[in-house]
Amino acid sequence: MSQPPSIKIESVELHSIRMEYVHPFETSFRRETHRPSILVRVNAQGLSGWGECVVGSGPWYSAETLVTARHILADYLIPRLLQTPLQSPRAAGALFRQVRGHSMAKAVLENALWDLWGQMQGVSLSRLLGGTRSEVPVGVSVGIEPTLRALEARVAEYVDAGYQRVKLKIKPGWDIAAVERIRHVWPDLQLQVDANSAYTLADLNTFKAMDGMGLLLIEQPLHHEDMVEHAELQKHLQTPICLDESIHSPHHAAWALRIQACGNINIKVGRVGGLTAALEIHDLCQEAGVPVWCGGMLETNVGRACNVALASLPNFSLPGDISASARYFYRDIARPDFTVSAHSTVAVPQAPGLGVEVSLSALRSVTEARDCYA
Ligand code: OSB
Ligand code: MG
Repeated sequence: MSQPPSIKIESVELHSIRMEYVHPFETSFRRETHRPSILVRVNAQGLSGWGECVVGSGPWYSAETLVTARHILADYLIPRLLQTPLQSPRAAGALFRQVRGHSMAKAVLENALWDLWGQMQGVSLSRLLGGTRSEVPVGVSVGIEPTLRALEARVAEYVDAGYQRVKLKIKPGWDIAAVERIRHVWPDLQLQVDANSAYTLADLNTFKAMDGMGLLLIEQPLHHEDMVEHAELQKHLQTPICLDESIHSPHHAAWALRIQACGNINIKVGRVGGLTAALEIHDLCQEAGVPVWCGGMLETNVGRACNVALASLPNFSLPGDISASARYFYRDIARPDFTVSAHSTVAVPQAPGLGVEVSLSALRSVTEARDCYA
């Protein structure tokens, strides 16, 4: 019997980029006008696999930053990858296990391997992962705006574009009134909120007030380490709590399920350390009868293609934070662009691997630094 092909990476490139958003994006922790990121390219046998690192400019959403991700990639992960042929991208987890934490740095390299692997086999990433859908339901994440009037205008723009599910970013002082305003204008809109950890259990009354507003879910209301407190809050609410920042690995997901800290989980590949871990969380939740959905980190088409493939799996039964390319950037670095249909879905790429092609000239125009390791 012939051996299955193995992946022997010949070189790895890191491209540090900075891209301007079409609209500034404000969460409970920060307002941002640009997206910094690291694009990773792995090369082997004349083919290239791409991945997008979802770190922020600073340690606001998670502890990782652009500088820590570069350091961990260059000094620990890439040397291991260049030394060790892998039987499949699933083996990357074991190769990187000795390095603690740094999920986003690990994920970007594993994701690039999946893209390469799909191209080597001539199979789309969705098929490789076990996806069952050719289009996925999506929504749009709407940042905090200067006024309620500006928020309403922004939501109107997205509803007109086809989005049937809207997520509002909230923080103390921008919560009940914002939800009431949007609910009043669009009584049937699928609506959910995301606090990015801005509250404590002392804010129970705020959540009780929002509990009657027909929300699909309340995302990450409390601090990321407050797993037990989320379980306590969930007991008081009918609306499912969704965990985002609290879930960094399949272990965290298993703990959250065991103590009923949430009704669903937002899976972000970067946050959990790669596609293999994301699949594990998907399966754990499916066995527990808990739906999951695919979060976003305002990615370019490279990261989005990965998210869309993941969201094509069966237990991704809530709409993802996967919006049209035009919602994020004026000109993306990869083609083709993603568009949203009139029934709030995005098509799953069918070409081998990620199914998007990086434009090297577009990439160069937003690149601030580039390094190659061989
Ligand atoms: O909490 O889901 C979040 C963006 C940056 C950091 C955290 C979050 C987000 C989003 C963006 O909500 C969703 C998207 O990519 O469209
Ligand atoms: Mg979130």
